[in-house]
Amino acid sequence: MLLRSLLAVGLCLVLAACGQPSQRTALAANGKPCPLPPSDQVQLKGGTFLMGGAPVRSEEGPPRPVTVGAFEIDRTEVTNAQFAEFVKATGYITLAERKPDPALYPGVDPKLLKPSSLVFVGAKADPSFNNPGLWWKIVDGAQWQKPTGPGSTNRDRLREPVVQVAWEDALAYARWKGRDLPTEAEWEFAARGGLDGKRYEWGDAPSTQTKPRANHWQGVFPSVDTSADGFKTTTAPVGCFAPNGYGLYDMAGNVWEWTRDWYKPGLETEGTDPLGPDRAEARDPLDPAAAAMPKHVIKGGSFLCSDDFCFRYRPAARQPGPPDTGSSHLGFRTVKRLGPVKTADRGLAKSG
Ligand SMILES: [Ca+2]
Repeated sequence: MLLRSLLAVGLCLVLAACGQPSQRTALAANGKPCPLPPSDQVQLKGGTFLMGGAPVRSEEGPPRPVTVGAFEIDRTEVTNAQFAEFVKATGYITLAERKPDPALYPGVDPKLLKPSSLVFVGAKADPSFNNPGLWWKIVDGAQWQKPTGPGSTNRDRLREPVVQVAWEDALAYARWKGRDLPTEAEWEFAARGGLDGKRYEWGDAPSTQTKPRANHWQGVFPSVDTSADGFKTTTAPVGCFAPNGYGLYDMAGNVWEWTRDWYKPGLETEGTDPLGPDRAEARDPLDPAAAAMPKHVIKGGSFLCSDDFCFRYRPAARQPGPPDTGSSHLGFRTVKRLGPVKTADRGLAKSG
């Protein structure tokens, strides 16, 4: 819990996420039932695109041409129902459900190391709204089936993205399916939907109170989420918002998504089928603890991303995700590479 706690502070300082889970709803902002998208994959032939953007945040640029090969990618984020199939078939136990290994947390009283995960509590814990360190809490017993801790359940969220999955959990699911997690370049290529150089996956027009285009935070963060999109500070069923140009849903908002790449600030990815920086290069200047446990890139923003704080439900946006820490707004989707792929010491290989 210790390192997780330290990492949690770092995460909470940079990720905009807040608020209590609200009453579940299956309705989108327009009052109509969310359509059920097919749980298939979309084949992308790959190509050269402009990765990154003129930095809205310093870590996401400068933009550069990058080429990716052909691959398939899940049309939606992996849902609770899909993850439940994996657990039922394999007996897999997620990292948050296991007692942390004291060897990984030297100097920490083993009694403090309990199965736990990161939950956004937001303004509830910080009435002044001025202390981001209080917006997140390590909750004993929080895990994918109890996403906000004991007493919560995902049983009424089967169509919603699974959360509270650590990086290794996401990779284990992908391997079970004969797939992989996307590289950052693959993820961003897919998210842009063929719209090169645009701020959002749908173009340059902003998502507004009157026309929300994704499940993110509308209003003043972290005090007021107007939930103009129909989902107040919580996940939405996958597929409630219009897909991008490639037919992919929720590449903006809903939940952040794991990628394979190691994180370092500033975009240096380039070339063909880039794998990102080496593990030894990974760093998060805002979190000294990351030196002992490098982080992976997460993409896409979440239901906690507001325009006035996070503003990262954009294809170029990127954040560091501590690999040992799931959270209540972080999920994933998988890919399968279709062409020749460079293998590397990072274990990246053609799936299937
Ligand atoms: Ca929302």
